[in-house]
Parts: sequence; structure tokens; C-alpha cells
Amino acid sequence: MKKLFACLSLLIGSFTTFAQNQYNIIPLPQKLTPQAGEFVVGKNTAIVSTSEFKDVANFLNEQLNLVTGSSKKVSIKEKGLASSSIQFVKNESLGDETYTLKASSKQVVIAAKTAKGAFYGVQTLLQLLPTQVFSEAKVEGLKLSVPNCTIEDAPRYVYRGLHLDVGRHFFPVSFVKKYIDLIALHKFNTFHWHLTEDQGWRIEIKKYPKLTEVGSVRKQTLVGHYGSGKYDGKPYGGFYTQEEVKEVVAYAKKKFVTIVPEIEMPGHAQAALAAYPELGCNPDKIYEVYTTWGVSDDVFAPREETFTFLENVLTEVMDLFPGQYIHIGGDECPKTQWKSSRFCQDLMKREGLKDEHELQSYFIRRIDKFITSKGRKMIGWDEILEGGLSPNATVMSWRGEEGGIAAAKEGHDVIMTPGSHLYLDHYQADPKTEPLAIGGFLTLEKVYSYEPAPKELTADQKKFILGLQANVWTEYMQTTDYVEYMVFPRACAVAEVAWSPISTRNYTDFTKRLKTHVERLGNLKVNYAKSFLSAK
Ligand code: TNX
Repeated sequence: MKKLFACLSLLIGSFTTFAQNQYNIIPLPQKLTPQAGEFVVGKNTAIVSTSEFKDVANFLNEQLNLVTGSSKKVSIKEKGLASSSIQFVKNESLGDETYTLKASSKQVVIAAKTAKGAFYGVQTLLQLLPTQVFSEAKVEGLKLSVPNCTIEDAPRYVYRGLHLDVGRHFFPVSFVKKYIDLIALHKFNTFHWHLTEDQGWRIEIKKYPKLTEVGSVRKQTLVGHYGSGKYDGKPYGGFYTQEEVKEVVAYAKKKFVTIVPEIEMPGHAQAALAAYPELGCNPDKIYEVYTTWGVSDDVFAPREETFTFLENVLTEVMDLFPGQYIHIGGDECPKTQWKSSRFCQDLMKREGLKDEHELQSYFIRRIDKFITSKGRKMIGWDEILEGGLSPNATVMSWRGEEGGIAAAKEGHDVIMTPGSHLYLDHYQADPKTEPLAIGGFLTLEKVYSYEPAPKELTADQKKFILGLQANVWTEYMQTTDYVEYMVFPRACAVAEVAWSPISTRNYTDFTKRLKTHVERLGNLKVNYAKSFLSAK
């Protein structure tokens, strides 16, 4: 009898271990209670949804149909069926990005207040299924089992972003969509699309066609490091038409991803000046789209014509992007040309500005006023603190956390994106064995250790930290494969820092789950970096 009991508990024990191994979700849900048993999606399983969550239910259904080769349809009903079903139900008492998921042997029930919450429930459900569910074609003999559990989940931060610089290198719409899928998979809710640079203007503006005719093409590209690289001697270009932008915005909406478009000013403007030299400090100069990396001295002059131009550009941008934030750059604006410009010096005198930093602040304040008057919010890199922050600005803190801390103390909203922890253009492993990168050294473990709420802030001030974002600058990333290599799996760590409660943060546990998670990325044909698998 004793022996039988021991045998039985061994069996139950190993079953539980088996089941727990299936809960390899990234980002880790707030609360997950494993239960014995499993739900299996079979031929007779119905997907049932309220009409409000129908699109989300369809999104799940389409993926399941793809891997099973079935042609099942979602049924719209307020209440589920008695037999096997996956149900989507409304729960008014939950938060906007919150969901609960209950998997038991007969049913999986996802409850949410909003479609966005239900969508996050689906992302979790997909991660409870075998990793082959992420395949792009039918998988023969796939058993779609879900280990039983109860999940209550909600994000830690309201802003969870991933950025992509398409100025230094251009990436096609198909890749941007894949990037958005990966953003959604990790429960990020924001895609920061860095659309203009010294090295290329990448968005069609109807009123100023030369921005793309001239500004999107550079004569050649520096391959290798600034200072030691070589020019390839080949023209390089690319831009998104407004139709393409609309397509991407609509695509992102379906994945509950908001796009923050960025139009750089007053610096990082050389490509715009190549198209419209009259907006520069030296209108007689022949500007070219920048062919090297680094920061160009060619910046917008704070003339009335420039403000008119930028307001017209931003008007078209705001028509295309419905999100509340409009990013105006503001970073790395060398003041050399303003210092030697008669016009700038006169303007400073007239406006009572004591130095060029105050002139930068004057520039940004005017733009802030315009964006605010259109009912949107201006966001900028932390240099917009220079010479005094404009009243409605949200700050992206990239040169460490100092800018973010100062802004939060002044009562401004902040997104943390410090280079030390969230710059995915830095090396992730020994540079000797890695492809060329800009420099820096940022391991997966260091990303995972990031804490976005600085000790210097009081509890009330910490409320201004809306969240965090990882940045992907592409000077050295010429291909989409290389972008994927630099971004994954480090973005998985960023996602967990942004979403999961700090109390559950555990790097060993994360890397254990990550081993399963990269199988998903593999099925999605993501060229993730494998170095973390051999790291101790
Ligand atoms: C700084 S971060 C920049 C980018 C570069 C990046 C390289 C920021 C606002 N500006 O223009 O690409 O460093 O790491």
C-alpha cells in the first residue's frame, strides 16, 4: 500500500513538473496558478465570443486554422457552449489592458473589459499552446494542448515601447509589419517609428515632394565605423508613401499597437535641408543627404519659413497617425551654425534669449504650442530640457536617467530609455565574435536588470514615469536579419521589465522560459541571437 502511494505521488509529482514546464510565458503574467490537467483544442472545439471581441477571437482562430488546416469559424454568442470551447467574455471590472484567463479541461475562458485586454489574453493563450502554433503553415499531427491554469494579468507600465530607426537604413513595409507583430507578441503597446534623419527622409509629405525625391536618397553609404569605414559608392534610398503609412497604421491598430511618429528637429535635419536649403542657416550652401554617421552641423534655422514648413509637415503627419504622441526629436542639435548666424543672434536679442540653449527651447516651445493646439502631445529626447522645458512636453530620457529624473521632478511625463540599459544597437556579447556594431556592451542580463523607477524620485514623482522603451538605431544594421539579431532576445527582456511585477523578476527563471520562447521566435522566422544559450 505504502509502495503504491509512493508510486502514485511520484507520478503526480512528475506530471506537475511536466505541466509547469509549459507555462513559459514572456512577459511573465502578474499571477499564474498552475492546475493539473489540460485543455485540448480539437475538431469540436468552438470559439465563442461576444461581438465586441470578435476581431480578437478571429485573430486567434485564424492562427489555429493555419496550423491545423481547418476552416473553423468563430461563433458570436454572449455565453459559451457546454462542450469544448474557447470563450471570450466581457468583464467590466477589469482595467483597459487587463485580462483573466482560465484554462480547465472543458473550456478556456478569456475575460477582459476591452478588446485590447482580450488580445493580450490571446497572446498568452498562444504561448500556453505548443510553440509550433507560431508556425506559418500547417503542422501535421500537432496536439493543441493548453495546461490548465488561472491567470490574472495586467501591465506594470502604461507605456511599453520599441523603436526603429529607418533613417540610417530603410526597411520595407513587410518588415515593419513583422516588427509590429513581434511588438504585439511581447505585449508592447507602442512602436516609435523614427522616420527622418540626416541620412534620409523616409515619409512622403505631399506639400513638399522634394523631401522624398531628394531627401530620401544619399549618394553612398559608409560601411564600417565612422573614421575607419569605407564608402560603398552606391546610391541608397527608400521611403514610405502615405498610402503605405496608412496601411501600416491600420495594421498596427489591429494589433493594438500605437505608432509614435518622429520628425527630427532642429537637428538631424540634413536630408531635409538637401531638399529645401532655404530652411537652413546658410541658404546659399549646397546641402547633401549625409553619407556618414555621427551628428551633422546642418540644422534648421529658427526662421518663420521653417516653422511654417514644420507645421505643414506635422499637419500631414498628424493626419496619418491618430495616436496622441508626436515625437519631434530635439536631440543632438549642434549650435555652431546658430552661433555664427546673424539672423539667429538678432532673433535671440529680440526674444531676450541669453544663449543658444534658450534658442533651442524657443524652437521647441513653438512646436509644442502648435502640436498642443491640435489636441496632441509633444514628446522629445531629453535635450528638450535645455534652456527650459516647454509646458506640455513629455521627455524621453536617453542620456542616462538624469533628464527623466529632472523632468519628473518638474511634473512632466517621462519615458525611460537610457543608453546604458535599453540601446539594442550595442554589442550583446564579446565584440570579437560578434558582427560589427556601434559599440557599447549590453548583455541580455543587464537589460533584464533595468529598473525604470529611480530611487531619487518620491512615490508621487515616480508616477510621472509612464514606462520604458528600447531603441534600435541602425547605422550598422543594413539588413532586416541583422535588425532581428540585435533586437531579439534582448527585447524579450525589455518586455518583461515593462510588463511584469518587479516582485517576480528573476533572471534564471526568465532564461529558462526564454529557451521555449526562442522556439516561438524560430517558428516566426526571427533571426534572434543565440549567444545567450551558451552564456553561463
Ligand atoms: C544617439 S539616442 C542618437 C542617435 C544615434 C545613437 C547611436 C538619440 C536621441 N540620438 O542619433 O543613432 O545615439 O547609439
